[in-house]
Amino acid sequence: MTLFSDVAPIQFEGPGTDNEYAYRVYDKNREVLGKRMEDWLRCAVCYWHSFNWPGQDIFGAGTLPRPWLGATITQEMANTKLEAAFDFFSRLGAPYFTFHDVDAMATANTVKEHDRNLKTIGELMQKKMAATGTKLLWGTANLFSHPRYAGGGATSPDPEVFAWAAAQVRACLELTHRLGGQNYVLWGGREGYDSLLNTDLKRELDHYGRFLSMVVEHKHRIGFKGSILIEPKPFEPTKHQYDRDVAAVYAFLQRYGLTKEVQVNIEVNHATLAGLEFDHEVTAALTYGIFGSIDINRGDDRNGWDTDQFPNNAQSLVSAFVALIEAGGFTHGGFNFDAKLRRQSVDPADLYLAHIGGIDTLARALLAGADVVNRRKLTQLKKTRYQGWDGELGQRIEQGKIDLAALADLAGASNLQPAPRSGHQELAESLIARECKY
Ligand code: XUL
Ligand code: CO
Repeated sequence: MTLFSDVAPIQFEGPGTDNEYAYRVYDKNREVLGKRMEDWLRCAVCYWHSFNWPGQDIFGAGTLPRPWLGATITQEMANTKLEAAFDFFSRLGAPYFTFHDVDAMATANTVKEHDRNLKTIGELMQKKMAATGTKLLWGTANLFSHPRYAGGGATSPDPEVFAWAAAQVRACLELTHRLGGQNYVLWGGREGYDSLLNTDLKRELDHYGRFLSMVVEHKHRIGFKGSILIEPKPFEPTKHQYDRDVAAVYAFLQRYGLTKEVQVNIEVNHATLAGLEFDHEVTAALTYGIFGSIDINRGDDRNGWDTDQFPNNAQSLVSAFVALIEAGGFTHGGFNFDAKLRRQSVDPADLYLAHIGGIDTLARALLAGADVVNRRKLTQLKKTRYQGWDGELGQRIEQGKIDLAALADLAGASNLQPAPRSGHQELAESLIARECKY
């Protein structure tokens, strides 16, 4: 028996059910465009917000019952947490989970103790995974909570902190590999600055590039076949984070020769905080060839911080799903619920209700996105809009067969008078809205 044992395993019961502990839309075996729903969505529960966060915020203490938490986590507390987490994963029926090293292990004060404690919990985790069938979407090292990381991990002004970060990442990457993890994530929480007045920007960027190259090299050395992912975020906790959005990450990867080695884990609310739309970030990553995985938690439109809420608006996700479906779906990635309960959601059952609602929301967006793709109207609208580029003039320009002067001469000689043509944006928006019926 654990804190989460009171709820029976969650089943698909369909839209007509009155049972809140059931999926209304998420039917894992339902075929959508030739693939099972579960394989499209590849949902993951995160260890940190769900089991390692008691609900404290900057104004108040924890509110959620998490009896295995305390200032220092003993091995026994870590084991109880593991038991509860895997009980929850298997009752929810999510195929994957994600974790930071320190979420799962007993507190450690030295590098050696860290390695030992991570190994201990890793062995237990491996047994639990085998017993429940839950798989690992990604592992990551926490290089931001401990006071030593106040100035960053890879971008710390102190090389001894860089070395600590290397030790944590090596241990967690190797554990992720042992556990069959699909990806390894680096969220650069404090890889940024609070003030440029005391920051050597070039040196910090070069250190971050060096660190990432070391991680990639180690991945190949140990034979890890998963993807290395950077999770962009513009700020919070730092004033400016170096991996602020997908485009900034791509420029960074280009500068350090890593575009073929590293992809991105896009978080919905990190896009919002960067002043961008989620579908922009997904489309940019697909266009640059660095799309990896998604943290599907959302923010709140009216405030500027990371509220990490469960998704509940399928329509807002459909255009990103269209892009994802057209790209063929995830390869290594999935949808991770990097989401927090609200502080008043104190019943253990609330964790189920939150995830059930979130997973059903993804299922709704998937079905609507598949309908949009199937009807081909949006594809046709886009194709028609650009059709001039398939003609002679467009092809000469695209293929570099005409230079600036020749093109200017041609424009004058032919007296070009391009007529304004509708972009049909309202129609495009309606094509999405009308499919949101699930
Ligand atoms: C923080 C965030 C992290 C990463 C993993 O905003 O999203 O939880 O997902 O370190
Ligand atoms: Co995240």
